[in-house]
Amino acid sequence: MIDLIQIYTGDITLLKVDAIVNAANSSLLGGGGVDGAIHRAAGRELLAECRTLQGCATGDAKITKGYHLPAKFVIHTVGPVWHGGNHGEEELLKSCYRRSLEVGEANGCRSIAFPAISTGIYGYPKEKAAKAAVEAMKEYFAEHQESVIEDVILVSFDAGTEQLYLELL
Ligand code: AR6
Repeated sequence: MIDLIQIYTGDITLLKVDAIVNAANSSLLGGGGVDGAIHRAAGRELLAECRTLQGCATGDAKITKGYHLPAKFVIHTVGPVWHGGNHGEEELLKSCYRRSLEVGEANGCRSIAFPAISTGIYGYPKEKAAKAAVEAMKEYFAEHQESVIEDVILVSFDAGTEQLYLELL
């Protein structure tokens, strides 16, 4: 059962948790931003495993091992690209959080850290994204009272995002 949602500001690749979430693209074959940082820190074995997964749909999530990361697993999810807000972006973003929690839970993860999915290269406004993230978490844990997940960490990479999470939690 979840104790509380924590906030951490810094590099997600340093966290020793059961799983870190990657803000990937649908190829799952790497990219810039947090995706690039995770692949660099995990090593080439991560890309080799990702090649076997045959991509991932927007809003869905797939899991791999963490290889050279301190985290045991990487949960790769694909956030929506922001197109103004009338293209299902919010539902897709919330789905990323929900599916990542489901996949983590199915693999026995007790601690999971999330970057601010879609708020970098994909252009999702940071405030709207933070609200959707927190809402998705609260909905998930309201529906999964017996969850094995004990710790969720929302990772901010800038002071602005940290402040948004602090206000929402
Ligand atoms: N630790 C924690 N957060 C980070 C880190 C890090 N090391 N690096 C960046 N962030 P982005 P997206 C934050 O662009 O918007 C890739 O090319 C960053 O400040 O990584 O979902 C993929 O392959 C921002 O708040 O992901 C896709 O093509 C957040 O992580 C595309 O980018 C997400 O920014 C996905 O774009």
